[in-house]
This record gives sequence, structure tokens and C-alpha cells, in this order.
Amino acid sequence: LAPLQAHSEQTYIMVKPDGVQRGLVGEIISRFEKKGFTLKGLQMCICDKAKAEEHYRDLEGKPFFPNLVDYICSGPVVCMVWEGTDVVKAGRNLIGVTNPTDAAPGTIRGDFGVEVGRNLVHGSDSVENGEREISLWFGGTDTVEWEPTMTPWIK
Ligand code: RTP
Repeated sequence: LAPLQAHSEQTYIMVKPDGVQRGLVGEIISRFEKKGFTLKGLQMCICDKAKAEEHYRDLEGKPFFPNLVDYICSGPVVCMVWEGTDVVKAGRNLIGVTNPTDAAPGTIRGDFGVEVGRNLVHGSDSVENGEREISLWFGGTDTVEWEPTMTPWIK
């Protein structure tokens, strides 16, 4: 077999409060698992205003920014680090475009979302932003070093 053309990187994926409240955490995790990516970090929290503002600092000044911060802080979020080949771009493709009305069927937002201000899930938009977001949400310490193995777990 030719060697894999792997280009492994990490992305920050977060199930937003509506995704948690609607019981879509398992569905969202499942899509990333089935695609072939590896879960490296997982935790749940209720975000405070300062962290939401820092996470979305590039959008400060947009008219929807205050509503966005309130939305992200309105209930628990599920924070994840996923790793794999081109996972930043592929993760955005799994999620779908920002407005669920325009998101293709088969994507998370296309299958489950209705409103742009309630679009279920976040995914980093670049490797650099992924690194920044992982260190913001995971403090650089709470991820797990492991690789899937070929060990047979069941017969
Ligand atoms: P995200 O950062 O959450 O993954 O979303 P994104 O890249 O697809 O979209 P972005 O432009 O970064 O916007 C961040 C989030 O702000 C909310 N939003 N509301 N017109 C509006 O009311 C509006 N536009 C954006 C969405 O929750 C979007 O995901």
C-alpha cells in the first residue's frame, strides 16, 4: 500500500447551547467519528461573557455580536478537540455554511438547523484560530494524547 497522504491537524468544535438542549450532542460527535477523525479533548461547561467575547473577538462590532454572546452563554456547551487530515476544512464541511437555510442537506446545520442565530455548532475556520480556541477552552492541558490502534477489541 502507498503511504497515506496524511496532513494531521487539530480543530476546535463546540456544540452550542441549542445543540445541547435539542439532544444533538451524540449526533454531532457521531458525524466526526464516522468521518474518521479522532477525539482528543471533550468537556462541558457554561461559558461566561468574557470567554464568549474572547472566542468571537473577530466579530466584535458586528450588529449581532451582543446577541451572539448572550446565545453562547445561555446554557451548557460541549467543547471538543478533533484531530485528523485537513480536519479544519473538513470539519467546516461537515458543519455546513453559517446560515442553516443555505446549508446543504447532509451537513449538520443543513439537516438540523433553522436560524442563523441558532446554528447548533461551531468549528474553527483556520488552523491558527483552532490553536487559539483550543488553548482558550482547554487551557492547553486538558486534551488527551492517544492514537487509535489496530488492536482487535471484539471478535
Ligand atoms: P462559528 O464561528 O460559530 O463556527 O460560525 P461561522 O464561522 O459559520 O460564522 P461567523 O461568521 O464566524 O459567525 C459566528 C456566529 O455568529 C452568529 N451569526 N449571527 N446575521 C446574524 O445574525 C449572524 N451572523 C452570524 C452565528 O451563530 C455564527 O455561527
